[in-house]
Amino acid sequence: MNTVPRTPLGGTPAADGWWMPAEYEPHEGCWMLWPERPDNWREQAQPGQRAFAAVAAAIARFEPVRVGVSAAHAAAARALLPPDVGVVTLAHDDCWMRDVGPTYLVGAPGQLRGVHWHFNAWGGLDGGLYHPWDQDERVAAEVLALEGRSRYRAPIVIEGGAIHVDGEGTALLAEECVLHPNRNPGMTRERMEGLLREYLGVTHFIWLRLGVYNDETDGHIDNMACFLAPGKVCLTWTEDRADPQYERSQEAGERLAAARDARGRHIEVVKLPMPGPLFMTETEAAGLTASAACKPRRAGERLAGSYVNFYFANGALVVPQLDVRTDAEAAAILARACPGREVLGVPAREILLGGGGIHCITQQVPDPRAPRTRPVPVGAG
Ligand code: KQY
Repeated sequence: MNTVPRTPLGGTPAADGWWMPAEYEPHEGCWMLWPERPDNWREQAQPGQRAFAAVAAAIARFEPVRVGVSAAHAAAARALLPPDVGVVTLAHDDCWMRDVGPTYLVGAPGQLRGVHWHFNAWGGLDGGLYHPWDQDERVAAEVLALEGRSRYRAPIVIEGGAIHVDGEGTALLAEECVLHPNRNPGMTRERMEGLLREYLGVTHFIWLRLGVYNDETDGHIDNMACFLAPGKVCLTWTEDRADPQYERSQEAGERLAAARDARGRHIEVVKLPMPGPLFMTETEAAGLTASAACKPRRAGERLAGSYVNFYFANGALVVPQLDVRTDAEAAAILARACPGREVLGVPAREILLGGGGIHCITQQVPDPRAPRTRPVPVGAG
């Protein structure tokens, strides 16, 4: 289905009293997209499609899932996906619903709105990953139109994977990505913070400097660190001083130790072991169809694998399985850190070969009926 997107609202979410809730708050459901392009997904995307279907099936145990699929792939996707997962015809260039889907907002009981960011495939013609990206640019508007929800059009290039919030006024971001000149040339931190205050309804920022080593998104926060609860952040970690990730994680840990959140809390840091290091194999690279439209992937390239790239479902965490040496430890740490939630591991190497993780391919739809309090700056009452 490709509907005509409704005209965006005129104001901004913050001015209208809307904000982005945390991912660990209750969900109405989850959106995904279907991997199809053979220049990014090996063997005509078939192993990737099986991996996405397994993620959809895992999440569907906890909340409704809908998958956007091109018209050409709709029948095959329907056959691979479990019957309780919805399939919706939706044109897209690749399948990263976290980045091209709407960022949902709450603000009035029983209602949701969405932010539609500008998207340039993680850097446009200066470091981006594929072109064209015009169908991806429209996905958020199409999803919101399909759901009949109002849309704000934000005047910046940013992706959902570059943003984490605690739902209480704090945003967690990485400078190397959010302030990258290939997204918004000339953008200052102050101006970016001003725009994110307006479009996310946040009041306070915690900035890490860098994301995961060799992350092709220029360091999305959703691969590096995320809130597990207000005042609690998990961070990808290695004790190997020789690994290029070591300094990145150390510095991030120092910044988190020095940070306060919007309510003035110290941040408890939960360290998650890094899988690997992991690399693309000859066989994996050979399964890709070369194309001028997509940045090539080569055998031997370091993969930016991370257990932080998991999805919060209602009552559960759906966590990538990437390395038998570390999968169980990562799952156990997350289970201890998130009591009351089931931790479900899903094989995610095929998703990583396409450049991301389980968080990158999902987008939660908050439950607008859940009780919530609007974040206000400390001291503002
Ligand atoms: O980190 C994410 N949210 C998305 C990763 C996209 C990678 C594109 N190949």
